[in-house]
Amino acid sequence: MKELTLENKREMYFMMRKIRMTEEKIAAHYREDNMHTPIHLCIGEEATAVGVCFNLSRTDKVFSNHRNHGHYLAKGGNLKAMIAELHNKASGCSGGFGGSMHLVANDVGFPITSSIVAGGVPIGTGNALAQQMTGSSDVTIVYMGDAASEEGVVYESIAFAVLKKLPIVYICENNLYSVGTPLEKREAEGFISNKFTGMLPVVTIDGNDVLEVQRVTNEYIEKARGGEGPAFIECRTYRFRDHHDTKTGVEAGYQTQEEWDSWKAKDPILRLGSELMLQDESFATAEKNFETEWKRELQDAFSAAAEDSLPKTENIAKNLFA
Ligand SMILES: Cc1ncc(C[n+]2csc(CCOP(=O)(O)OP(=O)(O)O)c2C)c(N)n1
Ligand SMILES: [Mg+2]
Repeated sequence: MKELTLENKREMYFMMRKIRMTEEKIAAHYREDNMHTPIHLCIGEEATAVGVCFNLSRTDKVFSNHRNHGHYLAKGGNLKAMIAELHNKASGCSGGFGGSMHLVANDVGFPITSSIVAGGVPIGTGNALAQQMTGSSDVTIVYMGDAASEEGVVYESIAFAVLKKLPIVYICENNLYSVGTPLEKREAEGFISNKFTGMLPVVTIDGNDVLEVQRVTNEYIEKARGGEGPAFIECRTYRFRDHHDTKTGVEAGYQTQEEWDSWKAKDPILRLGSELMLQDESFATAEKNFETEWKRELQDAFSAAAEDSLPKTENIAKNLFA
């Protein structure tokens, strides 16, 4: 695999910052009650979105879940369409009918998002079968949480993907919690990876190190693309906010301050940022320019969403498949 250039690292860094700044703005405005949608912030988990999607082409497909803002943006989803969707407006990426858990960007390989825990796993597996049957060279990525990996359909899907050697990589974002229930109350230590070994290649990595995520997932994505079949990558990470609220899990009462602080010290953005600061003289200026520009884009997106109209009732069944 080619060595990453400084430009590649910058690109990943600024994409992580875009996701963080976007979600911080969403959090800051959420209480105004103009977004009639639950929100599941991925603040702290940006490296898994960016490290994986960096390796993909526009036509590769990503299937996400309820915590999808980062995946959507990293895959190239349009910001204005996302913010409008969170405000349930007609120009939203799901026409204003889906809300935060159903972001879609068909033009960049983000075809559908299911809010059913593990719902995207069989759908993505079916997509990989379609890719194989049509002779496409595209791959499928399915993101799932640690709790999603406990659903029976994951085993069924993986067994099928292995049988058919499908071009798919399963990315498990293990943030140690299912809503407020910690992993150690649900599974024996190390179990997430252990339960799938024997079925397919399984790797556990530091999900807060975007360069490690990029490097390892690139290897398995290219293997899948080359016909070698699926893999399962467990990315150990942590969310700095509550399951579906803007406060932290500490404030919500199920995370300890000590645990939160230990993960904050491994913040994926600060880690790559401090590395770039040392390696790249023009980085500080680039960062300032980026901040000004992205703040403006965010402001434009929020203003456009506020001005847009609600979707028309007669369109409610327009995108339903029966
Ligand atoms: C089948 C199903 N069961 C329960 C829920 C309610 N629910 C939504 S998210 C969630 C927890 C998911 O945890 P995890 O998969 O670890 O993802 P995370 O939220 O940590 O990113 C639950 C139980 C649901 N949406 N679907
Ligand atoms: Mg989780």
